[in-house]
Amino acid sequence: MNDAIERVEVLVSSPARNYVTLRVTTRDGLVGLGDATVNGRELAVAAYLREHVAPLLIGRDPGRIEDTWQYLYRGVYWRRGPITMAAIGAVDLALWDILGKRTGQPLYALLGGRVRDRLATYRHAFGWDVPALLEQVDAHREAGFTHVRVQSGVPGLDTVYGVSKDPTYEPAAGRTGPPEEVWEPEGYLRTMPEVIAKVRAHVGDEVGLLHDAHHRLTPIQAARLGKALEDVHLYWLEDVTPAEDQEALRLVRQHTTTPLAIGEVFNTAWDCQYLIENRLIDFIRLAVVHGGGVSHLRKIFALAELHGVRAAPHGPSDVSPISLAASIHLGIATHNFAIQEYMGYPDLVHEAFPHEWYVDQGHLHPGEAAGLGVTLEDALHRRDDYQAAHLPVARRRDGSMTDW
Ligand code: CS2
Ligand code: MG
Repeated sequence: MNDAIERVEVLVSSPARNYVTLRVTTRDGLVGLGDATVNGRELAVAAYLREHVAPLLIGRDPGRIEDTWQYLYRGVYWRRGPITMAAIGAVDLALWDILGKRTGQPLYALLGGRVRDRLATYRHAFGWDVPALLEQVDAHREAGFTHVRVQSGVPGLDTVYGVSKDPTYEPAAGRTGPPEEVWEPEGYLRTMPEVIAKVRAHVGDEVGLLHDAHHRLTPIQAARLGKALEDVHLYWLEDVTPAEDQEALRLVRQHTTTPLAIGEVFNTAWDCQYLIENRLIDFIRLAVVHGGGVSHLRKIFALAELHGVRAAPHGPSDVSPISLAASIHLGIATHNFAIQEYMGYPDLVHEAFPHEWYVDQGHLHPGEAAGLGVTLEDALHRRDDYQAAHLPVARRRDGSMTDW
């Protein structure tokens, strides 16, 4: 078979931040790229791919995308989980990329074609105080963005999720171990509704405002926050409670009409099924790579469509521009797609992954290149630049561990 898979490479690199990239090459020279990054656990996915997956791909027909997905999923007794699913996701993206190049079609065309012209996206705004936050909100609005995620400092807390001096924040920063943060909910619960009300008063009614609680609240605290935020009409309130306790969202739902979003830490349709079928959420948020790639994510989105839940993939800077490309193509071709998170990247990341997708007037566009439309600048993908790094951990004031 002249078009069989001949070479599978796993690249670990750090062009400004850590990424794992899969490169699949066919005998006749087509190249497909996949993102396999799991922030802070990069080498686990790299080893999974290199040791356990790459040898199985050599000689396979790259056109059998669904069969390969099923082979890597069902063919492993120890299935699911972030590492396995990111590895499968990376292979899936690379094979779709190859199919696009073989047929000369952009990925979105292979997925059924456009159902919209451009994707709404939201940017992150954060500030230790309201004036600093509003400055960032204004900058995003001036650049044409219609939706903004707002995070602010909390009196009494020295560190707060989503608020940083570093615009490329949330690389896993701890080099020797996870930085430790202190988290107490009470000040946060008092402060956030006041802060977001001020942002709403400043921007008027037309701007979509979002907020991320990063899995930190108890169900009743989350219900209180949702209720306190009703008057500001959030676009969504994200990750209010730890995502594995799905029944918690029923309690939250009983108390508030604030729309709920969750899912960035889910990996499969089975993680989402209960929440979607019971209509306990409004938006489902897996990143393409973390949810087993385009092949699996579109099934999740189809399930969501049946239940009035909309798709809004995770798009932090810790998934690479390859994953974001796949997400944009999927969004352009998916009817119940709502919005794409776009945290943005340091310049060097754009240089390391030259891409056809682009932002124009606050919206994302996939571009028209065949496949995913991303290439690699090899010189910027050096293994030696990689240094292991850790996301922070959090403790309550009494010293006990809590969710970061
Ligand atoms: C976040 C992420 O984008 C988001 O909504 O919750 O920034 C998340 O903290 C990181 O992806 C963790 O690596
Ligand atoms: Mg989040």
